[in-house]
Amino acid sequence: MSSRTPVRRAALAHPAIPSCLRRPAVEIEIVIPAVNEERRLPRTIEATVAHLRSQPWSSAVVVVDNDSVDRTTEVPEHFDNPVTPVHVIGCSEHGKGAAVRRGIVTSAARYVGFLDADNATPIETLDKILPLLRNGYAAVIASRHIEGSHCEVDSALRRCGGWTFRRLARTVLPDISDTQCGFKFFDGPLVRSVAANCQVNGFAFDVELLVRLARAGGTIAEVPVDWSDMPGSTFSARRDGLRSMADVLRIVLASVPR
Ligand SMILES: Nc1nc2c(ncn2[C@@H]2O[C@H](COP(=O)(O)OP(=O)(O)OP(=O)(O)O)[C@@H](O)[C@H]2O)c(=O)[nH]1
Ligand SMILES: [Mg+2]
Repeated sequence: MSSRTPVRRAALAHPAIPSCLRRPAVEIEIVIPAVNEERRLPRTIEATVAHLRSQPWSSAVVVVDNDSVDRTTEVPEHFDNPVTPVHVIGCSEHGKGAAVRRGIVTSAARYVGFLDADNATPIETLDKILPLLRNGYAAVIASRHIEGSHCEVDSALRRCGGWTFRRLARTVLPDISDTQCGFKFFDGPLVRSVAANCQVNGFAFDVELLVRLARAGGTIAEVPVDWSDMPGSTFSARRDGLRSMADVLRIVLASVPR
């Protein structure tokens, strides 16, 4: 287990990453993709930093912004501190997937993961995840569809779309119940090598990332989550739902042997 003091500079781990994106290596780094999240982000960063600061290992948070037109990029500076730095970087490609990927590939952390700005998954879920990563899992992901989880979704369209999406995702990830919960953590070196080749920029990126990790020999564990449906979602069931369905269909078709 490492101490709180960052031990290596990211420059050593990622010589190809521009210096403005490099961050010191820590034990665990949390990526928060964010677009126009000035309302939801403060509470999420506050809870995240408070939890991380109480842990014995080194950590950091990085917000990956995509041209927000509100004060999203100013939020991190209010929570930045020497124990758990809160960085902000941009991403030239749009989409949650592109932003998470940017955060992952520029990280030098031993373990790296992401959570949503909506704070839908309690940060305490990390306490169940980290021991599994230390035990050798390549990915440990929160799931709303396994025993022990709690999740309520009001919209019939979201429930129906979610069910269809899960059926499709199961054809390529048969053992995973929930590919879409926005709280996933990974072995840093492995996910960086895999994420560099990912192409899905939208909300279905998780499926591609998990498929590539599994193909690289990584094992994936799911942990139950107490998930809350938060107001202010950036996900539009019609716009993003259709795009996500098309993306997952492409992933499924690409994995059919020819
Ligand atoms: N940087 C960036 N972040 C994005 C983009 N689209 C969505 N996000 C972020 O991705 C996270 C997930 O979005 P949510 O609005 O929680 O949507 P969701 O989790 O898919 O759907 P819910 O089930 O309603 O929570 C949030 O932190 C968003 O700000 C984007 O294009 N760029
Ligand atoms: Mg969310």
